[in-house]
Formats: sequence, structure tokens, C-alpha cells
Amino acid sequence: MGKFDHWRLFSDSGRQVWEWTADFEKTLCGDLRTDVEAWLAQEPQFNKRIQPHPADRALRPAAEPPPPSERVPTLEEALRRGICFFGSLQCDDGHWPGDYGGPLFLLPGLVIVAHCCQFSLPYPMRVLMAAYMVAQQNDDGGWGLHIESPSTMFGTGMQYVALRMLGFPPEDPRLQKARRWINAHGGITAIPSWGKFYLAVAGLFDWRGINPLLPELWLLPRWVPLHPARIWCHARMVYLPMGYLYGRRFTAPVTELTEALREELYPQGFHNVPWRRVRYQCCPADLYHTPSLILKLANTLMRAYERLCLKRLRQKALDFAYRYIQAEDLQTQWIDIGPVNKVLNMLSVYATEGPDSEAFQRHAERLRDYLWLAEDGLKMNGYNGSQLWDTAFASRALAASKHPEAVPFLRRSFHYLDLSQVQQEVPLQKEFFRHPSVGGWPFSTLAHGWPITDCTAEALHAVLAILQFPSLTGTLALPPERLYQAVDLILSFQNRDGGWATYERTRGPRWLERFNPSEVFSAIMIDYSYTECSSSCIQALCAFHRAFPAYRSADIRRAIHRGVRFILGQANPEGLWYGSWGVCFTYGTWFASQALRQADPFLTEKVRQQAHLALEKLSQALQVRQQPDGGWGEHYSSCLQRTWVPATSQVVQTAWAVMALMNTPRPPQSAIQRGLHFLMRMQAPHGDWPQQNISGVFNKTCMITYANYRNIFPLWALGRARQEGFIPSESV
Ligand code: LAN
Repeated sequence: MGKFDHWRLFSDSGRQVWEWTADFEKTLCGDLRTDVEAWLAQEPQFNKRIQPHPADRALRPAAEPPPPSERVPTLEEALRRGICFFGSLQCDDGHWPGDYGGPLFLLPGLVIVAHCCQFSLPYPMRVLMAAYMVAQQNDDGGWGLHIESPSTMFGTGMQYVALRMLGFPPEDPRLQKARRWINAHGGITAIPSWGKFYLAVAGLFDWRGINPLLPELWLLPRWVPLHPARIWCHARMVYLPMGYLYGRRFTAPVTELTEALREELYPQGFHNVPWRRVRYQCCPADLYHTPSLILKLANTLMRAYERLCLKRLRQKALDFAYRYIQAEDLQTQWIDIGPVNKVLNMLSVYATEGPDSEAFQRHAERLRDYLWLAEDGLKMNGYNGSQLWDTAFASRALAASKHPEAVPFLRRSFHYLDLSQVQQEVPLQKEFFRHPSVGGWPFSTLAHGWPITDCTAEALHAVLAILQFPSLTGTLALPPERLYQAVDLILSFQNRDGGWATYERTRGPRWLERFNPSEVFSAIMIDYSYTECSSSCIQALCAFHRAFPAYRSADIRRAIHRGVRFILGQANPEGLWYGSWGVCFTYGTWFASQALRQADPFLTEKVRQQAHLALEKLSQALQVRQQPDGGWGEHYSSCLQRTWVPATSQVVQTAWAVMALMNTPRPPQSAIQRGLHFLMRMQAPHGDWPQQNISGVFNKTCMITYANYRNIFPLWALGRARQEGFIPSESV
């Protein structure tokens, strides 16, 4: 018997849904803890002590590197195996599915909201969700912010409550241990503000202990820098339902379970907590960003306003917020922009229209889009998947090799790229602050639909690469107008500093960051220009201009030039680039080097010189960080500390470093050859690579899984080696 017998992934236009058959229910005995343990004991097993990162084994067989005695295959053979294996994972609709878990506060958020809505999750789901939380508990009894993180109050408090809501009894030894962790680290009142919020809606925290989240801010005139339409769309879309629920002080009815949890979580007694004094209390293990004095001052003013109790204004604000929530639901087909506003919007709909409303049903139906099954259990993904992003990168990697084996896979991924471009403007676009969408590509699926700068760029680039693939030219087509629309959108996204942000142009001043209320996340208040997003846009513009030199030539050239100058300005003194969305300097530096290399023909002499110097410098900086085994490795804490923290060699980071070196004017042969050899040694005989450490990140502190990176980037590096004539070798 295996863990995944009776489970299957269904996919339609990128939508991913895991379903179980009735036979699965027959394998369960009905006692939650027994079922959890029995399921976790089945193959393939997961052991957090050995490797906290699951290897997406519901889709893939085990991938251990071959024993050292085994002969390393030739480059050609390694590529062939790698392409055939990775190709076998592609879905019929053309996308590559994969685990997009990592953060540990998302699934409890879903469970808490389901509890508040009295929405009963089917028993098999509850078993596998509880299994995930059990599997991801740290030895000290707590849970981290993400799967590789040491324990935090946010992680621990959220899982504790969620496991209880799923049906674990308080005397369970794992929960006893968790309670000890909580009490030894300042108690549950030290949970960061987002945790306080989830507890408050569940009736497990008093609203007086929560800093104001005024929905009235939406009524400010648009020109005010603090108007929430100016903040980063993810912060905005989370603040929206938070403000709505806070404004109504929505609290789920107190049940027996709430009473019990209050006793378990507050040894001092729930009613004895000095709520006003715990507003800023935050466990040191969670604290990354300390709320500023100016924010505290603003909170004091807002509390004074709150006491005025202007009912009509409050109602007006709530009405606006709810219409906005409805618009976001409609625009994204109830998927919503991310996993946090997904469940908070669902709760807002429940609080307003009730459980029988059509809107609530649509929400419930879309919960499954966020769930992912792996050997560590059923988790909530960080998005409704990374379908488009992985498919665009995979296509570019496969196309780079020019390998004939890649043809059928490229054909199918073209289909996915074709069907997921946005071709219609979203309803209510202007009223609810959306940048235009037409021509863009989203990160996941068309149904989600929020276009992103770099997803648009990578998808456009992938389309061009496939259209130019030798044996495919002439057999596939996309109307040029659609490519023009993508280019128009990319150009419209460019910031004044020459860079590109994520979903929108930067809308607010940098000092807004001082008002960041989250102790856990940093750099969330505005949409900054990023090296990675800028690089993707520059590269796509370069590739497009080569294919369609007549279209908006002058605009494109100017945009590329400005973009390159932005990227040059982002290098750190050592000559490396910080990665904001991948771990870490190898990621940022690979992106920067791609842009500098591809933009070369578009640069003025002066900037070209600067770009060459920067490439030489990064080459040196990477070479000194190459490890004796030929690989490169950075720990995720590089993202938090903003300096390179070494780790054992990682295939994904090695591929980034090797490709960055390939992009330099005088590629260092020996370093590249040894890096390639490392990648080939690490490949399993059936063509997969092992899952090593987590490779994605957001908001500086929270890591996120990209399960397909272990295939995409080694394949890309090997593919380029084949095309560009680099020969892997162990000792040079
Ligand atoms: C993502 C996923 C994709 C990612 C890239 C396209 C890779 C990047 O280049 C730009 C930023 C972006 C779009 C991104 C931003 C932050 C996201 C949306 C995520 C990492 C996925 C999950 C995360 C979101 C904020 C998680 C929800 C948590 C909150 C704190 C709101």
C-alpha cells in the first residue's frame, strides 16, 4: 500500500485539483489520530529530521543521486534522460504541475476560516491536513514560519489551533509539547499581528488587543500617499478583508471548542489578559521588522478615531470594502490574488451573505485549487499554483538545448502559454485600482488572471523561443497582435527608476514602509522595482525586438537601456545581486547577468563598458564561492541577512551560477566545467534531480517551494552547455 493510492491530480487549463476515490475512505478507520499516523507511515515516507523539504513524491518516484561508483553519463545522455523524465511530468493541458507549499501559516488560516464559517471539510481532507501539520512539527514542539524555519509563535500558535479544530484532543503529546513551546516563549499573546487577527475572528483573541485596521482609509482622496490603493497589491488585498472584518468586529460564535481553546492557550485566564498591553507584544523568534514609532503614533490616532464611533462613515467604508471584495472575487473567479485574501474574502462573504449564498458556494468550490498533496500531507499552496511560471521557464530551458527530444513537450507547453494569456480586461478595472491586464500573463492560471510583469515577459519570451525552435517553426502560431499587446503592457509597467516591479508600477513613496504593521514580513508596503522582474522584462523586449524589429522600436530600445542602468545600480559592493524571489544571490545574479548579456547590442558604448565590468566582477565573485565539489550553495538565511550564507552545494543554485558565468564576456572554462560535472553527478539514473533545500522566498523572510526548479535549471544549464560548447569535466 502506498500513500497516494486512490489519489489523483486532475488538471484543466492549469487548474489543479487533487481528488480521492471512495476506496480511500475505506482505508480509514475514523479515528483521526490513528488515521493520520497510519497514512504518514506509508511509503513514500517523509522525515523532517532528514530533509524538511518534501520531494513532491505524489508525482515523482524517488530521486537519489547514483552511487559514486556509477559512470557519469555523457552530456548528451544526461540531457536526454533529464528531458524525458521532466517531460513525463507535463499535464495534458501543457503545464507542469508541482508543489508550491512552504509557508506554514496558510493551511491553519484555511482551517480557522472553515471553522468560523461552520464549513465542514471532508474527513479524508482533514486527515491529510492534520498529517501535514504533524509531519512539519519541529523537534522542540513548535512550527516555523515556513518548512525549514526554526519554530516561531506564528507557526506554532496557528498549527495548534488548527489541529484542535481538525479534531486533535488537547492531551495529544504533540499538542502538549506545542503548548509548552508557546508558554516558554512568552505565551500566545506574543503571536505577531497577523496571528492575533486570525485568533480574533475565531473568538480566541479580544479585538481590543488588535491595532486598528480602519476600512475608512479607503475613503481617503486618491492623492493621499496613505491611500491603500497605493500599497503593494498583496498587502492591499490582505488589508481589504482584514479592514472589513475588523470594522465589523466579526467574531465566530463561542462554542465548546472555543471555550476549551481559551483555557488551553491562556493559562492566566482569557478574561484576565490585559488586552491593550499586548498589542505590540511579539515573540523574539518571530520579530524581523519592528513596528516604527510613527506607526505607533498613527495607531494611537486611529484608536482615538475609533472611539468617536462615526457610524455612518463606518457603514460607507464597509460598503465600499465589501464591493471591492466582491469585485476581486469576480475578477479572479473566486480564486483571489493569494492564499491569505482567499480565505479572508471567503469569511467576509460568509459574514455578509451567509453560507447559502451563491458567492459563498463559489468560494468553497475554489478552496481545492489551493491544496496540494505530497508525502508530507495535504498543504495549502502559496498561490493557486505556479503553472505559468514553471511552464514558461521550462519552455525556455528546453528550447535552449535545441534537443530534438524536447519537441513534443514544447508543442504542449505552447498550448498552455496560448490559453493563459489575458485577452479581456477585467470587469470594474478602473474603479478598483487595477492596472490594465490585456496582453499579460499571470503566474498561475487564466482564471486567476492577475498579470505580473515578469510572468508576462517570461511567457512572451517562451512563446518566441518555441516559435523559433528549428523543427517547430511554421507549425505553431500566435497572432502578432497578441505579442504586441504583451509588449505594450510590459512597456506600460516600467517604473521611473527604469526598473520593473511585480504587478503594477510603484504607486507610493518609500517612506510608506515605515507604516508596515507586520512584524514578520519586510518590504511589503509598496511594489518596488526588482532586479529579477526588470531582467525578465529586458530579456523579453530584446528577444521581441530581434523577431519584430519594426514594432515600437524606439520605445523598446529606450526601455531596455533604462532597465539595464537600473540593474547595474542594484549590484552590491561585492558585485553580486540580491535575489528577492529566489534564494538568493545566485538567483539575483543569474537574472542580472542574463539581462546584461542579452541587452548588449542595445547599449551605448559607455553603458556597455559598465555592463562588461559588472559581468567580469560577478564572474570573480562567483568563482571564489565555488565549492570543492564544483557546486554552489547558499542558505536561505542569506535572504534575511542580505549577505551570502554558505550551505552545501545545491543543484538549483549551481545551475544559476553556471549560467551566470556562461553569460560573461570571457567565461571561466574550468569553473563552468566543474559546475556542469556536479550537476551531472547529482542526476538520478532516471533523469530527475534530488530535492534539496527550499529555493523560493517572498517578503525577505518566508521561503516557498518551487518543486520544478530542480529539473528546469539543471536542464537549462546542460542545454546551454550543449549549444554553446561547454564540456563538463571533474578536474580541470
Ligand atoms: C509570488 C509568486 C511569484 C513571484 C514571482 C513572479 C516569481 C516574482 O518574480 C515576483 C513576485 C511574485 C509574483 C510573488 C509575490 C509574493 C507572493 C504572491 C508569491 C511569492 C507567491 C506567494 C506570495 C504571497 C504574498 C503569499 C501570501 C502571503 C502574504 C504575506 C500576503
